[in-house]
Amino acid sequence: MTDTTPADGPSAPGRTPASGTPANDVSADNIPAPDSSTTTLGVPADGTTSARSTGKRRFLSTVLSLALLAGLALWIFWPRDAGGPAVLHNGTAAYQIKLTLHSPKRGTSPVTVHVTDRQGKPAALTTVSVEPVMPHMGHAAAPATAVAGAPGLYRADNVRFFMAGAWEITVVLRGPTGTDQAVFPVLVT
Ligand SMILES: [Cu+2]
Repeated sequence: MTDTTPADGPSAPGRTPASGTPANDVSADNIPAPDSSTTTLGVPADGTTSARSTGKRRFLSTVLSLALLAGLALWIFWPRDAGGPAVLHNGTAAYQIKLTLHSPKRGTSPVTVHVTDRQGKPAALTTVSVEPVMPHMGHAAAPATAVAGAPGLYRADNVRFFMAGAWEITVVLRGPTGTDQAVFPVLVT
């Protein structure tokens, strides 16, 4: 059987496509600078409006985008759960500590401190106290002594976070090996 299919060669071009660059070459210098008084997103104009402003604008918007992303990440990953308790982990040379702030809202909240030694066994401590401060504002709330419950579990019922914002809870552990402390940052809403 003979193959009658004609060779499927490329169709001969009737004409070559028009060559040459179109006359719409837009260089950065030809872009008119937008009115900086209306389009800046809260970024103060630095006064210089020159041909370099396009690059500067791009740089500023990149910085803005990164700042927004960082803010978003902080908002997402900050240790708090809307409505639920905030659970944080920290440790010292001798102990592992899990702190639960049951209601991370302005007002009073129970704080539970679960302490184990480095092998994971419940720690027997003499006293455990919970000391909330707002380091950026230079004030503190009244420290509370946590009462021992189940082995390794200490609970302070009414720790008072009298304003919303960034708090740091210092947990002070006094036991047979001396005094240890660890700091837990919490966001109170
Ligand atoms: Cu404050």
